[in-house]
Amino acid sequence: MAIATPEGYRPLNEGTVGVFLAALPTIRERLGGEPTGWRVREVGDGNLNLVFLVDGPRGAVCVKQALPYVRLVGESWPLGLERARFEWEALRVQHRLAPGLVPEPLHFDEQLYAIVMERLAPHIIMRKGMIAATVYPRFAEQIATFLAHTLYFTSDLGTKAAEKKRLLERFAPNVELCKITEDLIFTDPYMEHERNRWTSPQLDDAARAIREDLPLKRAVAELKLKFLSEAQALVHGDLHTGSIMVTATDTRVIDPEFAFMGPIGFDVGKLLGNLLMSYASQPGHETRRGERVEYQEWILATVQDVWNGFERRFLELWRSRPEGDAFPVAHFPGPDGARALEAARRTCMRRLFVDSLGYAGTSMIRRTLGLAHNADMETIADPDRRAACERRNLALARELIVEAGFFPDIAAVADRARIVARG
Ligand code: SR1
Ligand code: MG
Repeated sequence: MAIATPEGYRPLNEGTVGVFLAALPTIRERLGGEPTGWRVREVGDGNLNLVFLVDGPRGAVCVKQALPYVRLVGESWPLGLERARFEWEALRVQHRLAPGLVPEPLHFDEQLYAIVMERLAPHIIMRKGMIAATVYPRFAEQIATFLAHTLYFTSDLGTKAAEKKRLLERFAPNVELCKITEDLIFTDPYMEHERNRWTSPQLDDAARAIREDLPLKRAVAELKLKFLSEAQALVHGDLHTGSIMVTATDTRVIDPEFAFMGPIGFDVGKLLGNLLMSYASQPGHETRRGERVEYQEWILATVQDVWNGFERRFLELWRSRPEGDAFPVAHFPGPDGARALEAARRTCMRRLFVDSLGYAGTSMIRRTLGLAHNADMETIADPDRRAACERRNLALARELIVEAGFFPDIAAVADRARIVARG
């Protein structure tokens, strides 16, 4: 039976996108020429939506439309269209707080649940670039700025309680997408579930060990509780390397449909976890032994630069723009007050660091044992080679979750990644 959709909704196709855009004067102007001359291509390769690139003689746009089901699975898994509105609203918040680091939002269509935004070119999805061992020298600095600005200015440190509560009200209804995360990241991989899959039989023992690992499951349950209950900031909610488009000099974060008010460490950790997963996958892409060692070192340097850059910028914002209602500066007068406040800031960053490592680990496990995997590993054709990379990925992930509090700093994480990779 077809899924019921609101009146006026219809999935777009390459033949109808031009008609839709031609009725929007500013977009028509941006594309230039006549709609019959516009080139439309559907390029969506994500798990959920349709994505069209439209090129006209003057300019170009991207159209992203929600489908009423999970594209990865099909119509047997219906999914609400409202997610497009959460994405639109989150994109506008991020565009205000981190201009130049997301595509420019241009239009939202209430009936089609379609977002029209700046077409990024010649950007590519970062995950694809990393599979091809491409170095992005500006990435760490730019993504650290994105993280610090979007997370600080939507937290109680950087925004007033009244505005924070408005954000909570706007994004709390994004329950369906949060539930996907709650199930696919924090629940399914730690039990037998029909949605799970892994490289089998090679990883059968590893999957079983994880299902039986009580200290791991306890730590994951604590991360899940934090995800459910700690509305620290407006998080992107799905910040992996497939949600980032890059060139050698430019970084743009896309796809914030999972946005909600959640733990800051979830965004930072998901990103670190995906970088570390790429690190673990690199030997599987070698055509000559050792060929990717240098690239792996770039990834570990990036992991460290991302965390250190995020921490530095977040602290700079906290010191220079204490515009939220938490930690009133007036309570900390004089040199002793300044020292006490600085100590509180350091303690907070330490907590975010530990959370981030835990969330990094959960992202690495879910992409190895759960429903949705990563091209980093999936494109390694030989299952034995792939499983060897995935096994090391799981080993590091477990340490990041269970031993998170014992890592003194991000350099120690990089050291541990190197050791696990050799083992
Ligand atoms: C059913 S959707 C699977 C995954 O795709 C997105 O990228 C999210 O990570 C989600 O968990
Ligand atoms: Mg996405």
